[in-house]
Amino acid sequence: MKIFSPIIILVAYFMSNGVFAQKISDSHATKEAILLYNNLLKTTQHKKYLVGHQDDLAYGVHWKYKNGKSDVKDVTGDYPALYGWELADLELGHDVNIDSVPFDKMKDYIRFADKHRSVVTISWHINNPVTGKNAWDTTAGAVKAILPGGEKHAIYVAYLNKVAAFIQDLKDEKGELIPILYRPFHELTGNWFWWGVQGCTPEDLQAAYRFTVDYLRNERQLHNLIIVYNTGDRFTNASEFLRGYPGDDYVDVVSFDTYQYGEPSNSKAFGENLDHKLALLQQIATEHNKMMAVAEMGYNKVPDRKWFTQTVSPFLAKYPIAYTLFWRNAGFKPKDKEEEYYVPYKGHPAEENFKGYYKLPETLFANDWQKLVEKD
Ligand code: BMA
Repeated sequence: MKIFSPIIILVAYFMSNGVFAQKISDSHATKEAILLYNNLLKTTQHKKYLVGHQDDLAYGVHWKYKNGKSDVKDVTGDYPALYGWELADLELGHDVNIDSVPFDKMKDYIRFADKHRSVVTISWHINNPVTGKNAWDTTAGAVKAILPGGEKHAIYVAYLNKVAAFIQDLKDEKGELIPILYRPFHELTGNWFWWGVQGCTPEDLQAAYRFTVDYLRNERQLHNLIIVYNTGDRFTNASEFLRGYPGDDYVDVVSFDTYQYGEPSNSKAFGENLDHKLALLQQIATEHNKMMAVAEMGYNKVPDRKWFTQTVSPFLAKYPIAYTLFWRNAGFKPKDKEEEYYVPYKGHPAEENFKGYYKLPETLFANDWQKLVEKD
């Protein structure tokens, strides 16, 4: 038996010297982006993950724009470690986003988060550049049309310039760009957005993805972005998941979004699907040397009062995810005549359960995450 194969020695040497270590994909990434990337990586190695909430500081189920307020904080006593924000309608020059969040306030919330060493992620439900309707207008051909040479390319570039200017304005007190987890063309294996499976070929989507990241990095010099590749939760194998994958040089985190619907009796099946999809995601992440995350999740109105500790937490704890993000506590939506929220508010039947979730050793909210990064 050969014990010291030269190949094994070589591999061990390279590994110990970081040659195969996971690295941020942008070779010109800012110091701040590299630090965040490494801290996220370390978190996964400690088998912990950040807990995030969309629009957390802007509004909750029974309130809007109250300084310092947060449904997560009301229940747990602590802010989330990660904040999600949405850019839809910025590209149209509007002052408020699709969910009525003023972009100026959003910038302040992002600066607040960064000052407290919390993390920020951005999604963008881009308006359909062909029809001028919103992201859910699934008219085919829009992805092809935004590619260089396509008839809507100039419009798309103008959209990207608005987003780039917004990001460019997100600076910390030292004047450095705040690192952002950016999730282009999210849920791309679904059929509900114009960049979904019904609307484009995988090749066109990959080209649009690469164009977007290259443009922001190279033309707009935004080297503060950590790129999160993201799908829905119905993929059954790696090739379905990788439908729009632009290549390892463009991506830092692989992720999917997942929601439970219907009766609490569906919780078991939801948990099983989560487990199965996380196992597949882990294989893909390992193969591509990327981090993994659940970029959006939730069960609207949390009708299962043990959902966080019983349905979700056992599976999230089983895999090395960097973070999860619960979707927004919109409250009552007059347009849809229904309530939408994913984190229990004070007085909600699942409040105690969310407190229990908060106390788990692996869930990092703002204070735990701060302690973890400050050890560096
Ligand atoms: C959806 C819902 C919508 C919202 C959109 C973009 O999932 O929450 O109400 O407009 O996200 O944030």
